[in-house]
Amino acid sequence: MEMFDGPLGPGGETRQVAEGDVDVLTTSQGVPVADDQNSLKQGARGPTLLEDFHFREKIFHFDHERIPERVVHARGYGAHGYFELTESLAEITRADIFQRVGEKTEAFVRFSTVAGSKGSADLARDVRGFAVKLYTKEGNWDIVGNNIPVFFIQDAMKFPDLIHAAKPEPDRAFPQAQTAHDNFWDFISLTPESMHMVMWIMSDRAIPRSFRTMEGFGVHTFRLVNADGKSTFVKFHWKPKFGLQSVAWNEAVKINGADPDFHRRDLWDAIEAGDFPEWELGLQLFDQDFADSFDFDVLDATKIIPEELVPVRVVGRLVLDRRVDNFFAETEQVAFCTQNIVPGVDFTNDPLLQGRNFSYLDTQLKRLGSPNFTHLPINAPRCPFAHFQQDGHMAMRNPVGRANYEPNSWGPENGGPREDPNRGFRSFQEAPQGDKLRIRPESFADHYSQAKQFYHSQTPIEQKHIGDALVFELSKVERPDIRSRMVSHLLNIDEDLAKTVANGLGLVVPKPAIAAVAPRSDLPPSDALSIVKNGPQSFAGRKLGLLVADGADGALVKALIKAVDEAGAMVEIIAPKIGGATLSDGTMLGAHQKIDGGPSVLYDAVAIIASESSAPMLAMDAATKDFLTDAFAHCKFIGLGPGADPLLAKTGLAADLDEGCLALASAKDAKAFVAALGPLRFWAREPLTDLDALAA
Ligand code: HDE
Repeated sequence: MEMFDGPLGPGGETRQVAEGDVDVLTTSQGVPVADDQNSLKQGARGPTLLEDFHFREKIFHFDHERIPERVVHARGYGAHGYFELTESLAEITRADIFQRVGEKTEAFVRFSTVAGSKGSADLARDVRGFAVKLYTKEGNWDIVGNNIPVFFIQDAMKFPDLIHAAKPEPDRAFPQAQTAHDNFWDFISLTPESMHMVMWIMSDRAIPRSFRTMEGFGVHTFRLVNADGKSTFVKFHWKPKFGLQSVAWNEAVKINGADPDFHRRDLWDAIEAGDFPEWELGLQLFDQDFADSFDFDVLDATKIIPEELVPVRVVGRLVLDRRVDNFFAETEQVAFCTQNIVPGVDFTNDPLLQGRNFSYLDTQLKRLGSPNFTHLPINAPRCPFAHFQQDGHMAMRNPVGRANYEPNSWGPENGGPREDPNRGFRSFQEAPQGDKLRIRPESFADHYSQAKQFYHSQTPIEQKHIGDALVFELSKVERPDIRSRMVSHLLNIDEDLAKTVANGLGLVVPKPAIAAVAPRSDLPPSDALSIVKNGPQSFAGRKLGLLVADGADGALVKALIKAVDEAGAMVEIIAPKIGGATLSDGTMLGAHQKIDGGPSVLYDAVAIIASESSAPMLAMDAATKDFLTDAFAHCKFIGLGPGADPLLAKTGLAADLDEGCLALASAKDAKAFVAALGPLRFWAREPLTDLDALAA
């Protein structure tokens, strides 16, 4: 590429301007630009001229770059991929996507938090959105779900109240992306129907390790309808190939500071590394008889159907194999709508779903500014489409010809598309229900039984985390009466939990809340509800943080890197200098992070390999001490190589070492160490290191 002298730069120096096979900068009208550094002035130090059309256009466009962020789920990240059918459902639904085994359908998925604004941190304690757009041959089908299978409220009428209460308080505009404040718990404690959801959001489900390690749920009961018009009820589940995994709360708080983009970076990195995130699509299918005999109303979105009762049938897989090229064009402009369904799928009367079907179009119009948002490439169907909708702002795909209405008499050639009663979408024929009423059905009245069932399905460490989370959140609530009211609900869920929380808050245990329907204790625990019971038992897809310093045993470091790679996992090297460390064999190992830029909270497990000469230097370094003590506090597996002793002594951990702290004496220990990382956390450590556990 040849360079030549161009116009003067900001300091009066001569700038180098590219010539040859690069694109010439133009205005948006395509006019080549000679100088993009300086506005047009009257005299070198004079005022800028109105006639400077290039400056005017550039600044005008910049001033209009922002669109309104989503009112909820503003913070999100998306990727492209495909859905592949592994089992035909031809007998159950006529949906084209479920007919041919092995066929792939293009997909786009956007994950999100709910409460925080667009720039908030990824590790907020929050529900995660899990929205899937499937570009099927018979139109776009959106499954706009969450990573939790139930919701706070039963009727869409309450949604604005819920979201107002969860978002920053209106006078002070804080706290951001947090439910730990009075308004949220005030609303929740006055809304008993939310108690099942409260158990889920206080569990570690609300602080996932990665989008790749969380489940997705359609939440509502939908219908699948076959060619004969027969309907089968369905609940949608996405099951992550990498198993379920979450982080610890203290870790989440620190990740938010160390890497507020932790989840989006993880998704990006995994796809770039060819380690494609994957989920199975599972269906819970059931008929009207089951719905009639089930203990709860299948139209109530605050209830699950336990997998033990209706097993999840795996019918396909979702793979995310392509990152976006442009965040705004794809992730920001993607417009999910629950009412985007295809022939063979249908809604039920779930009052939350009915309200959502009305809401999503509004939000897209507000955000994207035109009813033509379906013309945007990310939203346009991939199958042929033809209709008589026309004009409006930014119409980009415009019909040709004379007919823009139907019926018309312009004939098959010029008359445009026609309806097709056979191929077209037909709603399931459901008999009307009765009088017009503003009422909540009695079948929605049991608010505690499934909350109890969820809590009793957790392992003891998960139950402890629920208690800890409640104490943390309620300790940020200023009004004691709100704290107390919450504990009165917990008494209907589990007495020990209620007492632990009351104790943690220094509260007198109140009387139980009055329950509309007495909570049941006979619902059997469900293993599917626990994260720990559904962990991966393998380090695949995870990340080891390997802290090395000069003189570290080269054979050991290399054996460890190899063993992690063979396990399908990643290693990030952390060193005192970003340039890397010189190993004992003289090789220079480049670092990904300097120690204070790579705290251990960013890794699933850590190892520290120093040398006799570098050990004392590491042992005096505060960031290195934090690296070790945090990993210990977060119950991580820790590999301790040569040179770790001074650090253990300085941090006071030498006497506390447990089976989660593994010696890495030489290269031959590397494989066994990586194999031991499978359970991901050494939870047995937590009760010995946590005041809350002792207090309980
Ligand atoms: Fe949403 N929700 N929602 N929601 N929701 C939106 O639509 C709404 C609900 C969910 O990545 C909005 O495009 C109402 C349940 C996800 O772009 C809005 C009600 C579930 C996303 C809206 C609910 C969800 C949204 C805001 C009560 C889980 C993000 C921006 C009836 C099953 C999609 C937008 C994305 C987004 C309305 C409740 C999931 C305002 C009225 C229940 C994953 O239309």
